[in-house]
Amino acid sequence: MDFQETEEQSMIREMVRDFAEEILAPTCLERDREQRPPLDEWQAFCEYGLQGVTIPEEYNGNPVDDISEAIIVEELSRVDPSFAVMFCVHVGLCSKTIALHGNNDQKQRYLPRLAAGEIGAYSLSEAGAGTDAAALSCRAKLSDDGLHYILNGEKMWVTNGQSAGIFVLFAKDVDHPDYGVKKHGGTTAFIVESSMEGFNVGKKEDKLGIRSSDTCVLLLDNCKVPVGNVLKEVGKGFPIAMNALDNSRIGIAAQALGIAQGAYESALNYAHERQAFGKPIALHQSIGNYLADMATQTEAARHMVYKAAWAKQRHYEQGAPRHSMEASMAKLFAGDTAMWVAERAVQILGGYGYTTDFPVERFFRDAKITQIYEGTQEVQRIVISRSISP
Ligand code: COS
Repeated sequence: MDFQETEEQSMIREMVRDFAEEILAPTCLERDREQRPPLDEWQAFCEYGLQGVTIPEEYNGNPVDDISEAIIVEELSRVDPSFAVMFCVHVGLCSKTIALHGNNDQKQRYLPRLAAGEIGAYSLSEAGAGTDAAALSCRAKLSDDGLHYILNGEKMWVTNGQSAGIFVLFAKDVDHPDYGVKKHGGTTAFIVESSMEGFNVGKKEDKLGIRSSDTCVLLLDNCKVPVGNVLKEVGKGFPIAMNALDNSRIGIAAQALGIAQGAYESALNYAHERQAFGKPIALHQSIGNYLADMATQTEAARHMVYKAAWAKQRHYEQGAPRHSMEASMAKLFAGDTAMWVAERAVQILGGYGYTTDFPVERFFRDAKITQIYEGTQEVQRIVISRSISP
């Protein structure tokens, strides 16, 4: 067992850290206030080629190992968790899902566009189908001429909803033999473009945290999707959705890790500068103990995130068993760690931590989402408990 980063992983970490500190840090607070998506910053990021890390080279991608992908998310989140989730959804839920499940024609049509920086998104959740993903009410029906599926319904909580051009989107084919028989019967994964007839972006959510990431409702009003845009087969979409979530839960766990790291570092620096009772507050035992626990929890989360990324890579490269359990464990632990560390960081900064003058206030708000999206902590426990049953 080797806990040392490879040279390539260290190089990627350094490159992304520089990008985050030079390009994201100066604008992240203002974007958070204005709820403005980081579109200019995304353009700058695409010059590094990292938007194509889950896309094979033959489709103009720039693949890296799965631990490196987690390191990218961690470093982005250490400064700007909103940018990190934009990246996660683009490379994980959208690009990787098409790379894994698309046919040659779909990969040729969509992966080079995603590798060039056109933003990708993923749309599963609905008002009545969040945790219970199989309860989708969005419907798909083959057109009379057999050339299109006509989609109707409303999707919710779509990250990159306003900015993306390419979506992996799930709806149920009402004529599929399993529809109404199995709970997830008829669920189909479609590649949908924002330019398609009947595709509309609805309300943008006004959120507590990750406010610079755009989260929208999508309205499908007789949306015409070519039959050639069905991923795999009609009715085979639910396992695709679940597989995509197994992958992206590691991304969210890495996001939580980066939030914990960012909040911890802010508190550590502050505690060594701020004096009280004649010495830096870090040297008072109660604050020193907080910092020790924050460092330990964050390091434990780091190991779980990298272990899950390693299990994911083994699953795809060597046919090892699915990484569902490792992904959910990492997300469960890292999400709780982010929330706990960010809360301690606010506490250490006292009144200053409660203001926007220091980033811990934003980390505290941003941390909460890591316990909610890509499945709540309760969902992770369902996945874990099913995996550990004898
Ligand atoms: N990978 C591949 N296939 C999977 C899978 C996985 N990780 N998990 C389940 N499946 C398959 C099962 O094998 C089963 O296939 P068959 O019908 O062929 O037997 C099918 O999917 C249904 O599985 P299951 O019965 O476990 O589904 P449930 O409805 O019980 O799902 C949970 C339960 C809670 C795990 C699921 O609904 C879930 O993950 N919900 C949260 C969704 C989420 O995270 N949403 C937020 C973000 S997306 S915008």
